[in-house]
Order: sequence, then C-alpha cells, then structure tokens
Amino acid sequence: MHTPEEELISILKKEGIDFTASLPCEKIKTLLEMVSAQFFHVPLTREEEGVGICAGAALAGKRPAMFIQSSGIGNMINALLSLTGFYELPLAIFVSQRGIYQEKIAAQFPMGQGLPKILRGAGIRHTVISSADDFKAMPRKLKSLYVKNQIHAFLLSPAIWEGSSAKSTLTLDQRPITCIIPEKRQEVVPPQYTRYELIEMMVPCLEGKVVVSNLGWPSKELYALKHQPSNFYMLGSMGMATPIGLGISLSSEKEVVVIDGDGSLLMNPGVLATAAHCAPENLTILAIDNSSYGSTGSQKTLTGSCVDLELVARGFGIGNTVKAATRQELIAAMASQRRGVKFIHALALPGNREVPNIPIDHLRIRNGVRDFFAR
Ligand SMILES: Cc1ncc(C[n+]2csc(CCOP(=O)(O)OP(=O)(O)O)c2C)c(N)n1
Repeated sequence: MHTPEEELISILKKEGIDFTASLPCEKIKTLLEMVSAQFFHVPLTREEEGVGICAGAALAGKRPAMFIQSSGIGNMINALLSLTGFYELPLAIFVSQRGIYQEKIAAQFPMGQGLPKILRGAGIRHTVISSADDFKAMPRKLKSLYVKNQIHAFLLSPAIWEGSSAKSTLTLDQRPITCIIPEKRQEVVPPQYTRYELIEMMVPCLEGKVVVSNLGWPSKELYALKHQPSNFYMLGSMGMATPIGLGISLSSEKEVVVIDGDGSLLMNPGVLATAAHCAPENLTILAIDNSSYGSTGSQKTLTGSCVDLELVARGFGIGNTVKAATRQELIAAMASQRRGVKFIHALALPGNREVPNIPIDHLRIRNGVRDFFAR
C-alpha cells in the first residue's frame, strides 16, 4: 500500500518532472523531504525567486515544479504573471493550501481561503486536490501544462496526508555557523563608466554565452551592443535576473552571465544565498551598480548610502567576489578562472544610453534561448 506522498512522487516521476524548488510548509514536510531526496531540488529563500529559477530551468528545457505554502503565492504573483505567464513557460505549483482544513493559525485564513479567487483573478489555472483520490486528475493536467507552456497550481488539502504512514526522518543536527568577517575596507577606484560603456567592454566576453539581462535600459543597451539568440531579455519581473540565470546554470553546462542591477538585487537579495548554496560553476553575476534605479529616472538606491553589494554577496556565502570599476579590472574579473559562482560588483556612473526599443517580441526572445539549448 503506497502512502499519498509516494503516490504523488510516482506521478511526478512518470510525467518527467526533473527540476524542483521549494519553501517549506509544515503540512507537507514529509513530502518535501522525499522530493528533495528524489529530484534535483533547490531550497528557496523566497517563493518569488523560485519562479525565476524555474523559468530559467524551463528555458533550458527542464520540466520544473514548485512546492510551497498557500501564503507563498502572495510572494510570487508578479513574477508568475510578468515572467512565467508572459513568456509562456511551463510551471507546476504544488500548493499546501492552509486555512481550509482544521487550521489552527488564524493568519493562514486570508491567503489560504482567498487562494482560488486570487488565482482566478490572475488567470492561473488550478485544481483542488482534497484527497489522494483526486490525484487521478494530475497526470493529464501535468502532461498538458508542459506541452502547452502553462502555469497550473494544484491546491493540496492538509486532509490528504492525514493518517499517512510516511514519516519525517529529518535529524536536527546543528552545524557550526560560518562567520565571514570582512577584511579591512578596500580602497576602490570610483566609477568611471556608465552601464552602457561597461556592457560595451564586456561584449567580447559574452559571445556564445547565455546572457540574462535585467529589465528596462540594460536589456535595450545589450540588444543594441550585442544581440545574439542566447540573450534572454527581461521585459518585466524586476528582481528575477539572477534567479533566471541561476535556474539556467543549474540546468545546463553552458556558461551563463547575468547582467543585474543594484535596485533589482536589493529587491531579491536572498537569491545570492541560494546561488551560493547551489554553487553552479558556470554562473557569473555581473552586478552593475550605478547607485540608482536607472530605468525609472535614476532615483538613488541605497548602494549609494549604506549597502556594499559585494559584501552582501559575501555575507550570503559567495566567496568568489570582486569589485571592478576600470576596464582592466572588469576584463580581469571576467577572465578569472576561480571556481564557483562569480560575483562581479561593477561600479558604474548613473545614466542610460539613448538606444531603440528591442524590436523582437517576448516569444521570439524565449524561442531564441530555447533553440540555443535544443541545438
Ligand atoms: C516590482 C516592480 N517594481 C518596480 C518596477 C519599476 N522598475 C522597472 S526597472 C526599475 C529599476 C531597476 O533598477 P536597477 O536594478 O538598479 O537597474 P538599472 O536600471 O539602474 O540598471 C524599476 C524600479 C518594476 N518594473 N517592477
């Protein structure tokens, strides 16, 4: 006799799911342990970054699935709509729906009970799974979502797991906490070049790589300087550049360069911890720090006052970091063969270059990257 957890896992395997990401809910803790043991799995710091990571995985040809609590949908909506939905990428979301069955935490009611309405309002398909009997509906829906490039949420009632004989085997081992104490402050050359000029210097290093570029002016400038089909131009979903690049790098051997911005990294810094933990060897994060939200009128960000993004990256566990402000520093940083995720903190002057809008649409952008992987 299979447990409901085993039944679900076997459906996922049959449907070819090969990339998973999760953030825990107590109600599915045993399922999550089994998922992380049996599939390629990324533990998340925030559900939104999982949307970006899974979008990257889907671009590289994977069949991604996320496992989250209903409250996590609240952290995902913008990325689901302006990234996964907009670029027509597949994503299965297994949602532990709280607030509907013997709920003891009152704060779970608003999101948990409102979930079907929220998903309907967002145009996201969903299926209510009240008991293991309802698993029968899953294979057809999973097949369809991966073929049609759709998002589908399966709302899992806590009732499903009631009486299951599957037990958690998690041990509460305490590992020593690593403290990274920054060395004395380094003298840095002040910024000398704008974002456009820095990307221009990088052009020879981008050839043949997968390049994920941040939304707004960075993408337009990259298009003007070095268009290639393996460039993924973000047109929305602020904060998702590094997650997308991470998802791609975890799904392929190709070299991946992310052109991110300070404002965007400040929006979703936790992904740096996820990147440090997953530690792909083929990921370079080029954080172009112009101390401003360049695409919306160059309002100041906090990197101009109190935040050092390189230290943020180090604090989150990325050891291979460097600052670069000059041409030599930037080229040397790109050429460095040090292993692990590379974080280049590129100091830039504010300002955008007047370049035209990107003339290709989102589906052509997506297809360019997908075809690059299918070759
Ligand atoms: C969730 C969300 N909030 C705000 C915006 C508006 N917005 C678009 S680009 C951008 C600035 C990004 O700044 P940064 O990451 O520093 O990159 P830069 O443009 O300076 O290169 C903002 C605030 C948005 N698109 N999405």
